[in-house]
Amino acid sequence: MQAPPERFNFAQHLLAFNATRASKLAYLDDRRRLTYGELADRVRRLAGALQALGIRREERILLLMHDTCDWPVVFLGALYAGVVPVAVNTLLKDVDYAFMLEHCRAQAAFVSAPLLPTLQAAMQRSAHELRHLVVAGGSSADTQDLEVLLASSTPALQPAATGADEPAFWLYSSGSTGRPKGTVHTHANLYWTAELYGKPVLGLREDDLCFSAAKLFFAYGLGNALTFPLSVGASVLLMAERPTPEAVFKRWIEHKPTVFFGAPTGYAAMLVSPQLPAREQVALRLCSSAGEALPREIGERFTRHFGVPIIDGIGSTEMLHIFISNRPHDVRYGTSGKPVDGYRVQLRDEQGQVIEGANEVGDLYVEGPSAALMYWGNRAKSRETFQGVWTRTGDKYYRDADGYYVYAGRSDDMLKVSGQYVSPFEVEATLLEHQAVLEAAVIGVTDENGLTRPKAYVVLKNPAQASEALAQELQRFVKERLAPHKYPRIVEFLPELPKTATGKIQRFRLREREAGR
Ligand code: 3UK
Repeated sequence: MQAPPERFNFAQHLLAFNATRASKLAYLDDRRRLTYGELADRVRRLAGALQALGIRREERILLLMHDTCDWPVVFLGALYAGVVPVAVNTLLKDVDYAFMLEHCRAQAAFVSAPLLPTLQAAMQRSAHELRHLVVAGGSSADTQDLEVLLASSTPALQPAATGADEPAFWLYSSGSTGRPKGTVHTHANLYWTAELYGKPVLGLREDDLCFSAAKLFFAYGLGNALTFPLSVGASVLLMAERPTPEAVFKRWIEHKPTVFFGAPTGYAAMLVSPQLPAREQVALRLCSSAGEALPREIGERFTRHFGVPIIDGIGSTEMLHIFISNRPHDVRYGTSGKPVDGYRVQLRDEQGQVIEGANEVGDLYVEGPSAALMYWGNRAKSRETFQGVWTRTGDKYYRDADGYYVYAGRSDDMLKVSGQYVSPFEVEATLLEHQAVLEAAVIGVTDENGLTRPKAYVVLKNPAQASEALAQELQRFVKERLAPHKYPRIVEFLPELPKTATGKIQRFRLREREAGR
């Protein structure tokens, strides 16, 4: 595999590769379509507009946008100009964005109109001043309209002469304690995910129409709906709304995507939906799953119904995309498959010794060219995770006798719910803000599909208050304060929590209690 040259701009790389496809469809969203020619023009206009706004190379912009044709324009336009987009989750709360604004010190924010009020609330809470606020799909007195900005811009003719290893963009990743970590990725990292995974493992082709339920602000979605398809000249279907089974089915039937990317929770929900389309109604040739382990049963049922494999692979925000994976012609459900060529993995025991044998659980470490540079402004966490050439994943795995890697849980307290991180401590702290709650402990429990759900054990100040209505109120209380995927799906009231002699909550006892059910 050829390494990118020292001077390398990933946006320019994509525009050059697709220069011969000017009239081919690049993106299709709920309202519009963009050909490769239009995409290139708008990327250069966006880059020109950033320069005109006085935003310079290496400065950051916040990208808080729904999945529409504007998202890749802003992302790639920034890269083209050497400006660093910080692409963030659209489901967060104003407090989260307030932290991010101060942490990344964005010069400008690009925001979808429906998200503007939340961002403005965040701006009120934050000491950091944005110089420009650009709105996609509407504008007001103190904001600029993205369409107007693009129409009036002088396109940048030359890309910024960025280095392959220079910061290109950030993604935030959440940890069990403390603030989200600004994961800094390079131009070359994007290139490597396509060269090592999108092309050789998934085998994406120019005639594919890719559709990702995982949004572009996730590393998974970014690869699925931008890096990979644009690296082979394919087309992409985008959807702004929540990826419910019904919303996904509608697109499968109307637009006939050939490759679909989802998370296990989504596949499980589709399989029980009364609206599940028949095999003949869709044109899928390949499906991908990541974010959490795909239970064997879900994969088998899906393949039985559609005759299409789901390729389960493990990736992370830190590695940008998938590094251990099943293959279209080598699927072993219930496993994450085998290491992707170009990556090396190790399982280490508690003493840090490399485990050579099969069936022994260890900590998973990975080495590969798409690893992030660091967590911005966080030396301690960077050192814990990025250890020389090795990246610590925080996962436990074992290798079976045939060389397939099997997920065996996280090594920290983090839960993966619907493919997204949930910190039990954050949920507990939020429950404690409710006036009825004395103590709370949150653990992950396994549902009937083999998927993880957060469950809260709650001790009330007044135990007599315990009721189904209060349980629902606590769920609503968490939903109002945290991103929606974090609320406890089950609330159980207990007279007291199991504790050590020194008063620490014994989560393992709660887990044992669940296992004994
Ligand atoms: C877990 C999996 C078992 C695992 C991601 C594909 O999920 C992604 O990134 P995140 O930073 O989370 C990383 C953590 O999620 N995980 C992901 N995939 C699997 N566990 N089987 C899987 N197939 O704990 C990992 O450490 O949110 C996924 C591509 C890019 C990504 N960023």
